[in-house]
Amino acid sequence: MNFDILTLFPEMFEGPFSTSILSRAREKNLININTINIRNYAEDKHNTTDEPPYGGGAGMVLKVNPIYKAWHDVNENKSESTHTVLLSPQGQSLNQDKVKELSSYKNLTLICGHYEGVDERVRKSIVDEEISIGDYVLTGGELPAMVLVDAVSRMVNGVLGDNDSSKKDSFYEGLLEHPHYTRPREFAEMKVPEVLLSGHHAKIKRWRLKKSLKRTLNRRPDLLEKKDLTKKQKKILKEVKREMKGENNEQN
Ligand code: 4F9
Repeated sequence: MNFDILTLFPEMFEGPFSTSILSRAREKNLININTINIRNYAEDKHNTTDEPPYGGGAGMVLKVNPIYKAWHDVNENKSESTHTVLLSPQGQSLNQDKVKELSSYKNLTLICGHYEGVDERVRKSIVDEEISIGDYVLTGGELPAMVLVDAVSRMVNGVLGDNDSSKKDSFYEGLLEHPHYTRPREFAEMKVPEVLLSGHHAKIKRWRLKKSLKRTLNRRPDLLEKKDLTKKQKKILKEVKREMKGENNEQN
């Protein structure tokens, strides 16, 4: 999978893309990440990439020409067309379904906005969709682009060591994860739940599902409302609710 990232600050990407899992995925050519400095496509001797907005007002606007030229330069010789994403607070929120969808493209081009925004004609000419990573404003689209590349890359086959570990994630199944434990068996008088030491795989699986359902119910009930639960999940969720009522009664 190929990522081409149009940015004014390519150096921001060096650390995150040269570390850990993404670094290994690049070495294995499972993913390819190319950062393109928009400034190299500026058209005047001052290398201008932004200007004040027509109509007045504060801030600067990214110019359309340098971005448009950079986009053509990286994509004109591609055998398969690219899907182009603008990272901006005006986009649809990124979630795991969208991440999975994006992982099916061979080529993704990401455009990182900056300052007050980008000229509207960037959207109209080359952007296929606009994506936000949350309802807050950042200094630019670079960190969101890194978030998107990280989330999408780990869905690419072979990037995670254990091939199906991305399929066991929080959100993949629409539920939050159950608690995890490793050595030691006891820490500050807190013991690892007995069932996890039992070696009884069916019981462990059921315990984990029950904890997942309980966490999701307590922390993200909105996720449960969206999800079609299986019969078994419904049964265990009922059990969780019954036990929680009991807990409240004890407290009252
Ligand atoms: C982009 C914020 C995507 C959240 C881009 C300033 C942004 C952003 N998600 N903020 N430029």
